[in-house]
Amino acid sequence: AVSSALPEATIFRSKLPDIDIPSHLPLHEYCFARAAELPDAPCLIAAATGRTYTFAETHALCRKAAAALHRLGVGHGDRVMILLQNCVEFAVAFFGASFLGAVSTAANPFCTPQEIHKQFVASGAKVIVTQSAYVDKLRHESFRRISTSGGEDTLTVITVDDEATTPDGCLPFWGIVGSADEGSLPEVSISPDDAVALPYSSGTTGLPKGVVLTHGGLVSSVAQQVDGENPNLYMREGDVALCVLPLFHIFSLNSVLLCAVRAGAAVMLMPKFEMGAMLAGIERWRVTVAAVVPPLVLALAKNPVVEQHDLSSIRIVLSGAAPLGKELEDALRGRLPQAIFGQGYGMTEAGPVLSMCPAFAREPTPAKSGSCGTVVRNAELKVVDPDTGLSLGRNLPGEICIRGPQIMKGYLNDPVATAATIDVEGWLHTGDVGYVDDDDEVFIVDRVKELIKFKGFQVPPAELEALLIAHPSIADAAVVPQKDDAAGEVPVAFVVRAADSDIAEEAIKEFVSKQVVFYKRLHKVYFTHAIPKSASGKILRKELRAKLASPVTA
Ligand code: 4UU
Repeated sequence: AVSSALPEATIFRSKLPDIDIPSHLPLHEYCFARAAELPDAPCLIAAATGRTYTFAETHALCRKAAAALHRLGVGHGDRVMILLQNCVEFAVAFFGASFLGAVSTAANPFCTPQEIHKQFVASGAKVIVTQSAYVDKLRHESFRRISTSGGEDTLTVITVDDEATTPDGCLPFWGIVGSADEGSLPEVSISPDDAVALPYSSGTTGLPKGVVLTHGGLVSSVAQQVDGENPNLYMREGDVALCVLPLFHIFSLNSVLLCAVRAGAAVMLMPKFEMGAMLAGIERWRVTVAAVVPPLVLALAKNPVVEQHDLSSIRIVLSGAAPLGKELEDALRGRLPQAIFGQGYGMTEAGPVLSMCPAFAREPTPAKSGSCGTVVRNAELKVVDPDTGLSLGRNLPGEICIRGPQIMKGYLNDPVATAATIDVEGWLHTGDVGYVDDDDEVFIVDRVKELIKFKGFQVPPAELEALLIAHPSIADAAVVPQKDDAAGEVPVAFVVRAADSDIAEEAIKEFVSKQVVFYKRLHKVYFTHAIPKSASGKILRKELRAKLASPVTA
């Protein structure tokens, strides 16, 4: 008989043993499991006001928020859009929705009305929780009229500011939460397979898509990080986690908010990154665990004001969302000699964490500078040759794939994109190129996907290309990343002008920047005669990236 067996795949596992994950629990129940045991411990700290909410207070507030949302008609499976900077209300709205079996879809409040509207419509959100400063964006013609009537033809908007300044037609968050009756919370039966969060991500190709993250999936991801006798990311009561990275991005939502609450640690919420306020907050609240992105590492390593603050409370610095150079890591290590420094590697679709620095564990093992740590427990990682799909052994770079209970259920209403990302064996293909070394450490060296990352923020080229092609003076366009010291990467465009057009670079840049959030702005436009494409019409991005690397173009 002919053997049809394929060669065995090389599968990498965590050095930490698998644990029992209570993935039958709804996310809020899992995260607040210790609230009764730690009622008076600080849970949320609003750095802006200094107000602290204990675990008991936070838990009660989330239940009240659920009751308030329920009164507005939000129920199991409904979507709630959160359009907020980091604040207590973000966390309360998120968990409140979870209590109802509803799903939170968060977006960057700096997005343009068009960008917000796209996600609002695609997610089918029923209500929006925001700040009065952003309500004008929701009065844009594309949205329905804002009204408290709750009618089918109106939009329900809840604002978190002072009740006295609630904009016309909006509902005051604290008013409706304050007057809600916890007792009116309905009994909801939540299955581990039900969605709880719906972040938007472009994944390996195309436009942003809703990433369905379930209760069971997020419980698994958080457990892989902070649960067990020897947690991979050791946090406990008494710890204070810095929450300056935006909660609308999965890194902060998962590895900061959800992990800290589960572990019984406090979360210090900062609405935005401002160096002075951040350093003062770290000092005042004795922050112990700091989640950062490479541009923040750069600022901490270079800014002289850092020397004027006592940052000795920090014991863990977790960097993620973009590659971190060894030089930068070493520079910050010099300033925070007491801290353990390492990286986490995540991708929204992966639930999000694939690998985490093993030196963050309760019983730490060392990690090399530049590594993204080792694959999380209760999961499998493999590296495949992008051309043959065959799995590769150690030290050989290929596409990183992950399998486990934490990965997304799929893209919302998009089975084609889902099937292109998660194969029939359950492996999620990341579009990242990396290898696993002799010590099981993951190193990322490149990306085969389209995605551009500006300071860790997603910039989907397809979105910018669609805008560019819509311009009457542009015949064709392609957007690719260009290396940048401060941002890591910036989006730049190759543009083919329409016949007889002499449109200038500045006009194109302005045309785009009016329609997109700041980090999607084009930094350069290169005019060209044709966009290189494959026989099937796919843009040959590699060729364009190679052009940028040659000194003649750049
Ligand atoms: C090189 O960036 C994220 C999630 C990051 C995250 C989450 C929890 C990091 C640590 C953590 O604990 O998600 P997305 O979907 O915005 O972007 C995903 C992409 C990856 O596919 C990869 O290309 O961002 C890049 N990326 C990294 N690249 C993420 N982390 C890293 C990293 N080094 N450490």
